[in-house]
This record gives sequence, structure tokens and C-alpha cells, in this order.
Amino acid sequence: MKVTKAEFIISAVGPNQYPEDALPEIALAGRSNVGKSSLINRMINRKNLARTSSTPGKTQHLNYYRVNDQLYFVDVPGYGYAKVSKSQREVWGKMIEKYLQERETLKLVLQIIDLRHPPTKDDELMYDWLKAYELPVCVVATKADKVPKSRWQKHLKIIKEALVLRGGDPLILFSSEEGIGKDELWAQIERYAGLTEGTEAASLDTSDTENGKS
Ligand SMILES: Nc1nc2c(ncn2[C@@H]2O[C@H](COP(=O)(O)OP(=O)(O)O)[C@@H](O)[C@H]2O)c(=O)[nH]1
Ligand SMILES: [Mg+2]
Repeated sequence: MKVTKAEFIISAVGPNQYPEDALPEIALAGRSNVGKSSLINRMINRKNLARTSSTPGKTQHLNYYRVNDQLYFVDVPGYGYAKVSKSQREVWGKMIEKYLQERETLKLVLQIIDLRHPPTKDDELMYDWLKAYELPVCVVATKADKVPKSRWQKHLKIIKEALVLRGGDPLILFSSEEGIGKDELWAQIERYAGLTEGTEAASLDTSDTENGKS
């Protein structure tokens, strides 16, 4: 996708603040500091529209960014940050759970993992949780620039096995620093958001064509 317009829309504290224009939503989930905001900035070619912060765990809101008037990135507060109090974590859990379970315009969750390290217990729980809701997940292994190229495949395999990646969920190598994986990730996002002819749409077209014998 060629991004020509990207805007911050709202930092929403609850459903009554979520946008009502029914554009497809792509949510980002991942530990605090894993690189969610940086990934959004890279995808939309902006240095600092999604704030990258060195004080993780601060945001308790869903941050909505609208891209090309076609879709939203929804930056979900990071999980697994030890310094967040238990009561705060419960508020987080309830809000996110409700969003993930009930948001009809949510088309895909990007679960962001740090390529350098094996997934944490929180990463594994999050993936299982998303799958329990039958949500399509695209796992994005970021900070690839920090891992020697010769070890990329090995690290990807560890992530794949630890999460028990299933249901055809893609796994994409990424770097916000260098732009690695950007085109591949856009292709997946467009496919799940229904913005291009993905494989399903393409195969439907084929059968139509065959029936029409053109
Ligand atoms: N080298 C490198 N650093 C990254 C990358 N993505 C994020 N970072 C750094 O990781 C830190 C946390 O990033 P941020 O996007 O704020 O994480 P968030 O808390 O998940 O939104 C920042 O210092 C970023 O500059 C990446 O792909 N490569
Ligand atoms: Mg952030």
C-alpha cells in the first residue's frame, strides 16, 4: 500500500469512543517496549506519529491511527509490564478482552514479538488467547536488525514452535529500523482487511471465470 495520508484519530478509553465509520481495524498486540509504535511509524512512513516511548506501560488507551481513509491501526497497550499494578492490569485485561471479543471491524491482530529472544510466557498466553477468540493473527518478529542475518531462520523457528503457530497464521520478519518486511506485512494487512484480492478472493474469481468460460 502506498500511504498518502495517516492521522492520529483518538486515544480511546472505551467503546463509546471507538470510530464509527466501520473501516477495517488492524490491532497491534505485544509486550511494552517490543516496538509496536515504531512498527506503525515505519508502516506509514512517519517518524513519530505513533509515539515511541521509553517509559513503557504508560498507555491504558487504544490509540487509533487512520491510514489513507481505508483502515485503522489500533495500538493496544502493551502487556507483561511488571511495574503496572495488579488493578491496572485487570482494567487492561477487561478493556482489551472486550475489544478483541466484540469489535466486529477488527480484521487482524499483529502480534509483535522480539526476534532476539524466545517468546515470553506472556507472548504465548496472548497468542493462545487470540486463537481462543478465533482471531486471525499475523506474528511479526521485529528488531531483525539486531540479529545477524545468518540466525534469522533459527530465531523464527524458535518463535514458531514456542507459540505453536496455527491456522495458517503468517510469521513475518521485520525491522522498524531498516524497513525489512514492510512490503510483506502490508500485503498481509491488505489481504485480511479485504483491500486487495487475496488468495480466497482470487480463487473465487477463478471459479466464476471457469463457469463463465471466459
Ligand atoms: N534496533 C531496533 N530498535 C527498535 C525497533 N523497533 C523498536 N525499537 C526500539 O525499541 C524501543 C521501544 O519501541 P516502541 O515502538 O516505543 O515500543 P512499544 O512500547 O511496543 O510501542 C524504542 O527505543 C525503539 O527505538 C527495531 O526494529 N529495531
Ligand atoms: Mg508504544
